[in-house]
Amino acid sequence: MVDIRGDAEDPFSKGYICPKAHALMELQHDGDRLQKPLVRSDGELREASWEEAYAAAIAGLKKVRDAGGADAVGTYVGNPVAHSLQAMLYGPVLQRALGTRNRYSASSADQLPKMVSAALMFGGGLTIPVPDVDRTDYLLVLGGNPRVSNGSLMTAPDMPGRLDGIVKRGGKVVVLDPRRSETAGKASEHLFVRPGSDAALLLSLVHVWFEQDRVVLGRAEGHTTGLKQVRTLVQAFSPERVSGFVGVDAATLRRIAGEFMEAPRAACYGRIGTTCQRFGSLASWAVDLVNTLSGNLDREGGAMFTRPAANRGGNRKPGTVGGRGVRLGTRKSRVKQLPYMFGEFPVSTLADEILTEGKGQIRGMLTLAGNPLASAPGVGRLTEAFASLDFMVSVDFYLNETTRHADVILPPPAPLERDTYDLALYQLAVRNVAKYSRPALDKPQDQPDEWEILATLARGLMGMEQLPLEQADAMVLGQLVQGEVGADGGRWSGLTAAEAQQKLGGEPGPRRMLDLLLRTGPHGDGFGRAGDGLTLEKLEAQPHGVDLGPLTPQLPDVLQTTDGKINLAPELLTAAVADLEAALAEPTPEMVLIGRRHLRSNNSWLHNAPSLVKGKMRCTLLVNPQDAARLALTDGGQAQVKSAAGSVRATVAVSDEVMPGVVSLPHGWGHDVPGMQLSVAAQHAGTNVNVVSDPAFVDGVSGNAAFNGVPVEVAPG
Ligand SMILES: Nc1nc2c(c(=O)[nH]1)N[C@H]1C(S)=C(S)[C@@H](COP(=O)(O)OP(=O)(O)OC[C@H]3O[C@@H](n4cnc5c(=O)[nH]c(N)nc54)[C@H](O)[C@@H]3O)O[C@H]1N2
Ligand SMILES: Nc1nc2c(c(=O)[nH]1)N[C@H]1C(S)=C(S)[C@@H](COP(=O)(O)OP(=O)(O)OC[C@H]3O[C@@H](n4cnc5c(=O)[nH]c(N)nc54)[C@H](O)[C@@H]3O)O[C@H]1N2
Ligand SMILES: [Mo]
Repeated sequence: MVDIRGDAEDPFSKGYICPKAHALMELQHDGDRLQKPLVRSDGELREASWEEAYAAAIAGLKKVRDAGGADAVGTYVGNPVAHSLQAMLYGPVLQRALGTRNRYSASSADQLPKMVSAALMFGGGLTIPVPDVDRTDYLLVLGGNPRVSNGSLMTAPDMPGRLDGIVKRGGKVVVLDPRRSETAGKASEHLFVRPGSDAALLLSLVHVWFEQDRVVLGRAEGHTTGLKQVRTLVQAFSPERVSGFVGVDAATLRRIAGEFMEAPRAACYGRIGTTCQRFGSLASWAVDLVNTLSGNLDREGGAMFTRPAANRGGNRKPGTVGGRGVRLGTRKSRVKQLPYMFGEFPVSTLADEILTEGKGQIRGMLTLAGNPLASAPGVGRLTEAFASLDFMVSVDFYLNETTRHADVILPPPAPLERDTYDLALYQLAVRNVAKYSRPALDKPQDQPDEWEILATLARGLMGMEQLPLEQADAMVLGQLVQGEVGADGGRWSGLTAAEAQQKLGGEPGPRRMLDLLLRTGPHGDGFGRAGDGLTLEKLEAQPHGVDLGPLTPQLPDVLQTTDGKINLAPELLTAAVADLEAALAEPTPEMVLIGRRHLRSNNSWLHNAPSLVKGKMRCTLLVNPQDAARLALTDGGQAQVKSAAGSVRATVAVSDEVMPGVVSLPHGWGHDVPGMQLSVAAQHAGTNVNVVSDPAFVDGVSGNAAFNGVPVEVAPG
């Protein structure tokens, strides 16, 4: 390997890559990266053979299960799974084999509220409208910093170029954020807004449109229910009434309402700042109310639905009206009564479920590509919880804040040693595209693929160690084929599960699963029924990727609500509006904490790459000059940040980038705990903000972590 460069012939990226892609080279050569399994004996983690490690992992998990039942084993699945074809397809297989209801993931520290609003409004957790950035004239951004994060729930390379494109076309980018972020700094307009106020702000725009009788449904006309109820609900949210809570004067809110409505094509987009906050689900809902009630849903240049080439459930027959919908929160967590949604409990309550005795208590954990002891709220108590476990297995290639507690660590291949198809992120791309990449490098000889690790664990937990892995995999494929092809062949007339399985061939692993999803999907060949359609083979023959065109209108086919309509006023959400209204009258906390991201970080796990940590320490507490003067904080000095959950010391950076009354500290730092093997990161330790993030401070509807708007006390020290 000599260099990593963008691929100028890739129709989607056109050669754009980010600094983290460069760092894959350092990741590949990182001497701290685990390449052999570790097994704990006499209290120490030691290198072991794969055979020993599998046996120890399976025996240990079984022991926990035998003693406490299936729910005694908890699972935590982290963010990188979303980028791993193998883990996406085989993670669920392992979960089924474990059979536990105690599932957790980074979703509830991220986009869960958006999944809730999308499921309730449109019928699917990932039926999330994506701003059509390349054709819009007006982009309203709340709580996202795509110039740094490169956009999220809005997949596209070169987000900076695409944002600049809007302005170059004569359009506008307006950013509402408590911090003048990199995106805000280069936008047409930036307004400071109080953390946690987005739902109220957005409902006030809708209020203005109803008041002026300007509501238009556009392509959603005839496909909605609940419009009258929305009209009634937003009456309480006039710009004049929400202005103090939001921190923006009423005239400006009215101007924004007018501009958005008058723009030929407009899209409203909300991200982490709108989901990881107290009113995350309401804000996520309000984003799509704004899109829908201004006539911008499902129209070019508005907020549109992607039509991905490969997708579970992508073989729906066109013209099908409605679907099964999604049932949310029918079960509650044992200790804090938080809702079970999309098959998991919120990570904010994981420590409670480990530390609280009784039936259903978690005594063992399996983590897959996750670092909750850096990334989840309430890290202090969560660390205590992990230290108390009877047994723990991690599938991960770093010995870090979380995996140091494991009894067995099973390292997957490095990113360049595996094949790639972005199954998850293509579902939310701003164009329909598909690209499959073979591994760039060979993996070491005895290194199993990640799917083999997961499938081997699953097989062992089901007590089928004797079954050859190929046979176990054929069973897994069989289930997937049944689910995707169904009894009626879906969109492909005459297609049967038997035909599909036979044509997929005998090579075990994720490739034939991807082939299934591609071939049955909307751009597929239907196993020969559409001659020019996609197959994995055809995709492999085009290593730069294929462009399947801009987003196209998808209503009403995309709707999977039971009645086939967009539900504008789902009860779970409308019932929570009273809490939001009550909050308008609450006194403003003196100081609240928000997060931020940097171009050269990726959550908690890339700080061992020298090129990503060199230069000035980025883990600083941003404080507005007014607050700094009032609190006697100095630039470069130390501050103590304290919440109900804990306190940390951080280095102060005085800046008018943050609004008064708000401090900002990035997450993913604090690499100074013992027992890790991260030699570079340890020299750039920083502060773990999630010691301060309060696990009791959550989005009321979903239980998602509210990292933003946490009330804190800040003092010199
Ligand atoms: N370089 C880099 N890229 C990444 C990541 C990374 O760590 N580094 N992480 C990836 C992941 S996992 C994700 S989920 C995405 C996240 O993508 P983004 O959401 O774009 O990322 P953030 O930079 O966290 O942006 C959140 C913004 O919300 C603002 N904010 C905080 N509270 C509020 C509020 O109450 N209201 C409003 N309106 N704004 C608020 C913050 O000031 C910040 O500017 O990024 C992905 N991309
Ligand atoms: N305060 C605050 N906290 C936050 C956020 C915030 O904005 N503010 N953002 C939240 C968000 S959006 C997210 S997504 C979460 C992320 O939370 P997590 O997903 O729990 O944490 P990461 O830091 O992404 O850690 C990923 C882990 O996966 C491992 N890994 C990397 N690639 C692979 C792979 O291919 N296979 C396997 N098996 N392992 C791999 C890494 O070594 C690391 O241990 O953090 C959340 N935490
Ligand atoms: Mo995330």
